[in-house]
Amino acid sequence: MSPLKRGALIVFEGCDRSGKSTQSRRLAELLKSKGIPTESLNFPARSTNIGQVVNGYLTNSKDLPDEVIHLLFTSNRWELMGKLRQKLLAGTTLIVDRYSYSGVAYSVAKGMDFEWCYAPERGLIKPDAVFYLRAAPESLAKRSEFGEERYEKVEFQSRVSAVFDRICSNESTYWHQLDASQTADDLHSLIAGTAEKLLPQVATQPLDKLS
Ligand code: Z5A
Ligand code: MG
Repeated sequence: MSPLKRGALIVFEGCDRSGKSTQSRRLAELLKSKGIPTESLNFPARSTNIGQVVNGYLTNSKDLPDEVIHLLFTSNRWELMGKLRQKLLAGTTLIVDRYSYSGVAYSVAKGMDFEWCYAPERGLIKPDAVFYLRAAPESLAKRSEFGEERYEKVEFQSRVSAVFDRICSNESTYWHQLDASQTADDLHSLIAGTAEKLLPQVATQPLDKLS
């Protein structure tokens, strides 16, 4: 009997309205249609107790010190890590819409220290691939529903974008930068091609941790 093959942890990152949710959904649908066990989730996971506090903050109904909300976003990832590890080891591929890098990018964009922000992310499961959807915040602001939540302002998004760029150049081995201004169909083809090659490559590798 062949040993059980693990699933891949695939993350989508980028500024607001860059198309992360659209591309996460399309990739998950594609993998499922090919019979590959796949589940989708997004961070913040707003349904947990911690996630509900985060949701209150994002929808502007609750104010919290920057350090507190930062650590709540991180805790929201830590509280789900055991479950995610189990699923990956059981062979399920996870498609995750935002992860630690959003945590760092949005807090650093507020003026917080990069290392301080990254430290509590260390030890979380390291993604096998990050698809970074990148486009000028001015063009993304023209997409629907921009501006409804706390961080959705062009000037702030430009600072977020600069932090994502910095992370992308540091983590170039598993980050895939894509021009988010392409059509959703073109982006999906590029992402699907990379993901389909990745799955068999990582299936027999141990899970790694963010360091
Ligand atoms: N945050 C944080 O501070 N710390 C953390 O640790 C984490 C998050 C995890 C909530 O995020 C906020 O939390 C977020 C960061 C912060 N900041 N804000 N604000 P969220 O993920 O819940 O946000 P969202 O409501 O899902 O929006 P989004 O992620 O910004 O959008 P998106 O998923 O990237 O885009 P989309 O929904 O796929 O597409 C947006 C629109 O564009 C939609 O009308 C599409 O039809 C259209 N679209 C999509 N693709 C294209 C292309 N290729 N061309 C043209 N139009 C397109
Ligand atoms: Mg989204």
